[in-house]
Amino acid sequence: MSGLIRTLGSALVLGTLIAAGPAAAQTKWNLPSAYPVDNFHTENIAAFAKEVESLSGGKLAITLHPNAVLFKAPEIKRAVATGQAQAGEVLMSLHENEDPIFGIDVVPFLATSYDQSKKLWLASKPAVEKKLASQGLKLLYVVPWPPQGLFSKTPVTKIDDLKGAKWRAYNVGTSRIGDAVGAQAVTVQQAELAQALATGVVTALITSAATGYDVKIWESIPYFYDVQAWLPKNMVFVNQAAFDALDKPTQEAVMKAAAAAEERGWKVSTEKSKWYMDQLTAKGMKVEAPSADLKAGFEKVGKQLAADWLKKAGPDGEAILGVYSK
Ligand code: PCA
Repeated sequence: MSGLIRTLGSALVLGTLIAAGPAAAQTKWNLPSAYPVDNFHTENIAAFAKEVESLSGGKLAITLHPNAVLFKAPEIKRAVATGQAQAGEVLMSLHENEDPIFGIDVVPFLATSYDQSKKLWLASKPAVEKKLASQGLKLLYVVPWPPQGLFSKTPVTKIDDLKGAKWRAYNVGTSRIGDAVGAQAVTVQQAELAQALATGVVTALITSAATGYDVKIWESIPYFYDVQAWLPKNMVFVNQAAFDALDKPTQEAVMKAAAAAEERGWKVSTEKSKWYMDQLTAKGMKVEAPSADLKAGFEKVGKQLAADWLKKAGPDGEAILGVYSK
């Protein structure tokens, strides 16, 4: 018996040695992200990292650091650009101040379904990649959040009902909406959102049912209006120099796993989007379509924001919208 175990044991050791190949050649990357470990984006990154490790024969190991523990959401992009981390994930529109192109997916009511969102992404992808390249970053993949709706502590049937609300923003666009509806906007990243809700710092916000679910929003907010205003995307990218330092087969492994992660991510986001809303209902929230008044009010605010965006984005933005609307 013990002889058999010994034989099995040495076979395992041998197997491990063969699988690991030349042990010294392993590269390690850190990948900070800002969302909880059981969020669908985070689970998708974990699956991506696993696939990279197996496709590269163990040559590249990616350690995921979710929940903004390594860097806060707004700091991740710079951390990767400066090589403090090798790869990272952020909400693209967090960086709209650097370039309007990063805000194209949060122009209200421009792309409100998964299909439209995909079309807008394909139209804007070359410009996003080019901008990232100018910052020393290589795009790996993007995945959208479910459509954005309105959460509120009190019932909202028209825009005026939001006057004076304590409005949580997650980027410049949502902050401007808060201003436009006469609310008091405060920027709170998701990692601090549960706390802000619990302490009453926030009484209304626009985000996805996914994030509502992640922060157990029903504990303080009873109303959700399924406005479907836009689908913001998270992007996963890598420091270009870190990527260039890999051998060709490992680079190919990364790009192959990235393409698979993009496809899987869009699929899961689409499929789970209804599930998330069902969970809100199951927790006792009132989940409703917006009233015609509320919808019209948001559309009016949205038109102004869309015009502002186009003015900033200039002819480049116009060209992308031209491709999108074809
Ligand atoms: N959740 C993120 C961004 C968009 C979304 O649906 C958040 O609320 O921070």
